[in-house]
This record gives sequence, C-alpha cells and structure tokens, in this order.
Amino acid sequence: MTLTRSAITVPGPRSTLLHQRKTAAVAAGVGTALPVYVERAEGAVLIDVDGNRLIDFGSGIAVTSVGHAAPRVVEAVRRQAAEFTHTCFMVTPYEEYVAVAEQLNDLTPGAHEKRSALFNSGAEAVENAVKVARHHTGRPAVIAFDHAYHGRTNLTMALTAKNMPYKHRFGPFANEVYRAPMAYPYRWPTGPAVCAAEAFDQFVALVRTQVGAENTAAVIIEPIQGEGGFIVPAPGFLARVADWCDLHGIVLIADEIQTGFCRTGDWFASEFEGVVPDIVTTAKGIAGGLPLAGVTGRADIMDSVHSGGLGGTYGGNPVACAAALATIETMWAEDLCGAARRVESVLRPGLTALAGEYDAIGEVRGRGAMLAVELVRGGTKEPDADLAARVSAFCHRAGLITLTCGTYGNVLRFLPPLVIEDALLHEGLEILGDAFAAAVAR
Ligand code: PLZ
Repeated sequence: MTLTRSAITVPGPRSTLLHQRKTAAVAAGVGTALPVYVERAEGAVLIDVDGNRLIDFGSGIAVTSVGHAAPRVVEAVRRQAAEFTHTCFMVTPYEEYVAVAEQLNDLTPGAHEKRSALFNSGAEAVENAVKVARHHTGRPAVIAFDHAYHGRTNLTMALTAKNMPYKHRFGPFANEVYRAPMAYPYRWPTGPAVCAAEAFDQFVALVRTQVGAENTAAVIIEPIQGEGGFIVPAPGFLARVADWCDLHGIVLIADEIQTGFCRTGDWFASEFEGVVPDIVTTAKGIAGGLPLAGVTGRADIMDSVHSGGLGGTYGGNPVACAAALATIETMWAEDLCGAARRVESVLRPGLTALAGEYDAIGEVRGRGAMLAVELVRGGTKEPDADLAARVSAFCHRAGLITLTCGTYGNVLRFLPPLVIEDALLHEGLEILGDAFAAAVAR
C-alpha cells in the first residue's frame, strides 16, 4: 500500500462521528490513544473509515508482529472457524492446543523438559504463572520490580508498579507482593557502570530483610520492561537474579508477553543474556492478533499442579491456536527475528541522529523492533511527558501511529510490525523528525 501523507485529516468526519457514538456507548474508563476508527489493515499500514492511511509503529501494542492480515494467519483462522470454533479444551480436546504447547516448549529458552498451559490474555498468563509457582514451592511471596507492568487484574495490578492509570482507586490489591529496584542504567543514581551490581545487591537485601528467600515463591521480571519505558536492564543483572533464584529454589518467571516472539531480534529476550527462566509467560505476538497467552515452564514445576487446577472456558481457543501455529510458521518462513534486527538497523541510526539534534532526547534504547527515546527537559534528566505527548500528537495527525510509555509518561516507543518495509520506516522517521522540529520549537 502507498502512503499519501498530504491527503491526511486525522480524525476525519466518519471517525469523528464514530467517536461521538463511542463516548455515548463505551465506558469512559476505556481510553483510546487516537480517535481514528480502523476499517482494514495490511502489513504495517492501517486504513481508517475516512480513507486515511496510517503507518503503524505500534502493532496494537506489540501484537501484530507478523503484520496486519498476514496471509497464513488469515487462511488458518478461516479454515479453523469453518471447522469448529469452540469445544472447551477441558471438555473435549483438540490437536491445535497440543501443537501450540509443543511449539512453546520447543521455542522458549532452555533444552529441559517443559509443559505449557494456554490462556486468553497476558494478565491471565501472569496470574497462572504465579499460581503454579506458589503451588510448586508452597511459599506465598512474589517479588516484582520498579517500573514493572504485568496486567490489570487484581494480582497483576499488585505486580504492576505504576499508579496512574492502572491502579488509582482500584485497590486493595493482592498481598504478598514485594517490589525491588530495577537496574535502570539511565536513571541509576551512581551511574550505569555500577547499576547491575548495586541493583542486584539491593534486590538480595530486600528479599533477605523484608521477605525471606524461604517465603518467596517467585521473582517475576520483564527481560526488557515494556509499559514501564522500554527499560533494558543493565547487562548482567538478569543473569545474577536468575542464578540467585536458582540457589534458593525460587521460581524465576520471565514475563515475555511484550518482548517475545521475535520482537527483540531473538525468539525471546531472555536468550540475549543467556538466561533460562523457570517459567515464561507469552501473549501478544504469539497469535497474529487473536487473543491467546501461554505459560511455559519446567515440567516438574508445571506438573506439580493437580489435574483440574488450571484452566478456563476459552483458554487455548482453537481459532486462536490455529492463528498461533500460522504465526509461528510465518516467523520461521520470513525470518522475523532477522526482520526485527533489520528494523533496528534502520530505526536506531535515525533515532540516534535525532538525539544528536535535540538534547530533549535523553536516551535512545531498546533492542530489535522494540526501540524508544526517553524525553527530558534539555540538559537535565527531568522527565518531559508533555513533549512526548506533543510529539506523539503531531505524528498521529501526520499519519504515524506512535505510542508513549514509561513510569513518567516521557518515553516514545516504536514497535512496528516486523514485516514493515524499509521505505515505511524511513517515512516514519521523517514524520518523527518533523514532529520534533514542531514540538521542540513551540
Ligand atoms: N505483561 C509485559 O506488556 C500488556 C498493556 C496495555 P494483557 N501490555 C499492554 C494496557 O494499557 O492495558 C502486558 C505486558 C506485559 C503483561 C501484560 C498484560 O497483557 O494481554 O493486556 O492482559
């Protein structure tokens, strides 16, 4: 699809009308980043109801890694929907669920024997990973990190660090959740060089003094933090935490819901650091847009739960499973891990060049097709959420879907479908350049 930048009016009249209906019909708590209503999409381009073309640098929050309307996924969904759409795996099972479990066991880090269970959403996967870890260890406590995001259900809200908009007035939250500092190099008070070692020492001290390793079921961590600001932990931090968990019989849960399935240039981001988690949670990119999530772990941990202890009506829905199998096939066939690295090779130099021009860009970071810039007031490290919002709004008006994130709301993140053409990446960078020129000059 070609892009006609000049023709764009966002939101157009049809979207505006739909948005009025949305306001009258949909609960106010369900927000939208841009009030543009989508009619169809292909690859890395969305077409809205007014005929505007938008370049997608968001992938529906890291979901459509294989691209919108990926041919294998479309065909698999069609075929499966015509055969059967639901039986409930807990009643009468079907092959597709088993095949997805086999794929997950095969693709996630580590050559050990594994088992998987399937669910509908990332939050549900995290809930179940914690259930399994508690059941296996017989211990109550879970350690999460500053800037973590794990979902919006009660337990996952407790695991999530950020108050607004996720937790504000939604408590009380699940108990036995403790929070350790994250090895966040850019904001580590004594500098990035000592970040991994100091953050690890503080993590250990926290567990020892406030919780007790013998009371700790699990440590849950995103190998690159997503909603918290695309924070890449200081090198070595993850491995130290993993080794320490191992030493104390604590289940290490890697939440790869945002980082998994080729997004960072590997099948899973844990691999980059050579970390083999005990349990991996997956969702988002796994099924090309269909709702599916997985919990994959060491066979002895996963199989410790009694039969009937895990499940749900829709978990591992056959249409979602068929989509996942087609997604994984596409990732192999089109080398989408390589594609993520190609995206980085185009985007990172562009972002670095922008950072050279604007001291409001404090840091360019991320890996593969999971890149971000952290915005600050020029010459300081004071977060500038306002600027992130202005740049993002400019991009939206110019037909580029960008998302913000970060504990301080000051991070612009870029996570296009991995199949995106280089020309669209360059086009997006150009719009971003215009956006900085307009927003910083203001
Ligand atoms: N774990 C690491 O990134 C979802 C949230 C969007 P669900 N991130 C996008 C929003 O504002 O709700 C996410 C994640 C990580 C868990 C989740 C939760 O996944 O499928 O949204 O439940």
